[in-house]
Amino acid sequence: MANYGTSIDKKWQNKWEESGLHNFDENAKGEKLYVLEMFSYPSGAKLHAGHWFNYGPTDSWARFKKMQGYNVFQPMGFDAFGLPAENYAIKTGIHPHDSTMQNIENMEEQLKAMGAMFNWDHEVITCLPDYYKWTQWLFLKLYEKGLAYRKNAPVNWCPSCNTVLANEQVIEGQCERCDSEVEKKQLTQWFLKITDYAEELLEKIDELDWPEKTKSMQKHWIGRSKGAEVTFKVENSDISFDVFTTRVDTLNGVTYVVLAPESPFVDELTTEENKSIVENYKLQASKQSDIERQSISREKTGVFTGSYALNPINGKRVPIWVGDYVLATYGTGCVMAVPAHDERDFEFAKKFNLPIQRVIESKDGSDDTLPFTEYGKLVNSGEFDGLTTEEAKEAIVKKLEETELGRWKVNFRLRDWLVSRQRYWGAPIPVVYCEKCGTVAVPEEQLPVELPYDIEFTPDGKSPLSKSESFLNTTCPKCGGHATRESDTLDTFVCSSWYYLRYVDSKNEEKAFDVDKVNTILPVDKYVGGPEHACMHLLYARFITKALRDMGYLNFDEPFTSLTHQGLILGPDGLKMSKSKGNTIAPDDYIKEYGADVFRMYLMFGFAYSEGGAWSDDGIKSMGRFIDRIERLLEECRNEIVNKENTKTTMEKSEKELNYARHYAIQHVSADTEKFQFNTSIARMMEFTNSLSKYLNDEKNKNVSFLKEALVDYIKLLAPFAPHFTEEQWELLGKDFSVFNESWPKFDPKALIKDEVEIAIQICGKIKARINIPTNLSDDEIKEFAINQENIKAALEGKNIIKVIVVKGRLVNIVAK
Ligand code: ANZ
Ligand code: ZN
Repeated sequence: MANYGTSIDKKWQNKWEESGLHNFDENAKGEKLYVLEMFSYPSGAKLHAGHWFNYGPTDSWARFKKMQGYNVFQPMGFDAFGLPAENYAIKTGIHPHDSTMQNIENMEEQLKAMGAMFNWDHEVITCLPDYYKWTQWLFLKLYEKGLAYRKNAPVNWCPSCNTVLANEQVIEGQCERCDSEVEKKQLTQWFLKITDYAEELLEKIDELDWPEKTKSMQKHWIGRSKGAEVTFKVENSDISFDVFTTRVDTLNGVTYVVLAPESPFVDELTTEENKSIVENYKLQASKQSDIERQSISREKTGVFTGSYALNPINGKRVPIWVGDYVLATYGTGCVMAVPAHDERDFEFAKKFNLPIQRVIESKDGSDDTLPFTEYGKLVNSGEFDGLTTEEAKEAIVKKLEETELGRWKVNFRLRDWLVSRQRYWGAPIPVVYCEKCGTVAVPEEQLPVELPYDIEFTPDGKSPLSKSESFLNTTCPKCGGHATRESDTLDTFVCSSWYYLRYVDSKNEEKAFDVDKVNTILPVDKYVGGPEHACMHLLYARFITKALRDMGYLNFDEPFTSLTHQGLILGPDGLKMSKSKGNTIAPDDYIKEYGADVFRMYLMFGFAYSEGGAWSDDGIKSMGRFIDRIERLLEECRNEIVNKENTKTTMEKSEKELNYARHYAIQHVSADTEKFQFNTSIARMMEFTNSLSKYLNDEKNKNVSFLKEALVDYIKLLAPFAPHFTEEQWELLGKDFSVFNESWPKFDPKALIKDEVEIAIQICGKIKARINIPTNLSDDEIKEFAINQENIKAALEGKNIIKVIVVKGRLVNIVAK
């Protein structure tokens, strides 16, 4: 009977809990190390192999760091508000609160079965009032600072989830959750002003130890673009509008301008006879997603407003069109069209027979194809002819500045974060609307604005809370008159934008967190989770950290210093696991059969951590056999050392070999584990295992005290990967609880110097022999050694040695005739 599995798991989990081994004491010795795994979503399903892959190996890393002397803080909690729980409730009729709390209970049990050293006493559950009270507080702080505001805007609407979505939740025109085609709706919603931080969010990325791909995705999402804003006056009118352009050098080539259909200028500038056709076009455009509208391949559409604008650089009169390839939400929502030098303008001009005027020539004048989108030299541009693109941008902006019709401008793709949701299962937005006072923030002492339990939450496009009279009707905190509560709830990404702060001080009833505590324990030193959060959670959390810093609550700039993404564990068929495909792996069954350690070790050994791959039953079986083998081996080792007298104290060849394997393992397991390379770490442990086994079987006269030392290091090195099993082995060895209070072994560089090295012996460049020689020989001694080898001697018979070349540690070449 193998000495691991669920009974051993339980024994040590209980012992860890009773002894408080994993409790975090901020004053304990050792440098603090905040290790954080993205908390999970307690949706209908239980923990799956993907959760285990996120949490198991990361816990091994945390244990490794603890043994290295760090004071590790590794909390866990639940991202408990959100759509899946609500959708599940709609399907089953079970209230989201009840199903969520039940799921949390199940998941906690599963997480405990993993044997991770989570600081459960710091747990946070975002759907409970003691947490969301402070999410509401955060919202109020942002509101106070002008970082939360309400506006009417075209927003993304998911017709299936029945709610608006943030831009970040729209993936290629589809809802991030349910893949439905996202529509546009004009609504009054709450936004957080993340754009105030666009510049810093971009700049600071380079300083982060994050995967390059994630950094570049975030950079692209923020999308800094340097250009100019140019003002066009409307002919025979007081109206003027700005366009944003990155190619102000092409200003003389503007042959028309285009407004986004949603631009407020459209109605103002459309003449009587064009009204109906423009109205019609606006309606058509509202049904298209931004992605479709921007697609290069799609045929351009548009209508003429009937009005003309004046080009500020040369006074030329150009028609004003409406076209849906211009987005309302970027730049100014108006563009100057230069068909000779822009792909989309070119197609538009061709289709509607608008003039095309070349103003940029390739630098050597040889390329006359249009559109010509590269940089070059100006032509047909009056006083600017002959300037390069770079020079012309400077000169033209300078000239426009004189008349205040143009200026440099930096634009960002990033939009403000829309946080209102027309759904039930979220934190109520702590605001009331008073007939007399308007929008009034709920005072902090009245928080939390509790989410009522009895609610009709079947979605119909209206906020469920708006159907609860008792929730809606309240008194105005300012004037005491009648007021109506905001009935939208907050995007769950608001809840998760600050949870890493609350963990530190999760029981605090007076404050969201204690400033000193948070500033001591944060930033998070290692954050581990899925790459899908690159432009959502990871961006929002950075923004919130910076906003709270500027309010004086935090003294650091970035929440997550170092980030690692785990890969995806696929089904045995190599496809993404899903219930409908029937290829899911239920960890619980495997844990029952093999115990947590085998499961964790398999995940670490079977996959490169950031890559993942297909699950294999054979893989976990063979990991089971490996642990079996270690168990037998360690028992044999104990038999050799317990109550055995030490008759041999010297280090002979076999001891040196094992010692080499031991220090080699220490060196590489340390270096590889540090980098989350668990698979190679475990491979090094397998080599160490083989060496240990070899010594045990082959060496009849053992150096007992040395073997004992090697064994101690062996168990310590294995401990982070197989925590329950090694605790048991540690105890069997007669050692004190716990192996995790031991310090991580250090390697001895001297043990890694081999006394012998293999060299090749060549005669005239041809290899004749390979031999082992002592490493400490001089060149002359090596020559002697080589020439006197039996077969070399024979080969050299009758020849004259002309010279002997020695390449230390590698070869000896004898030149002879
Ligand atoms: C004139 C021009 C001439 C342009 C030329 C490009 C090439 P990035 O780099 O992404 O910032 N643009 C501006 N606002 C837009 C909007 N709301 N919807 C669609 N397109 C818009 O792109 C900036 C360029 O995208 C701008 O420079 C503008 O076209 C277009 F030879 O202005 B350009
Ligand atoms: Zn009032």
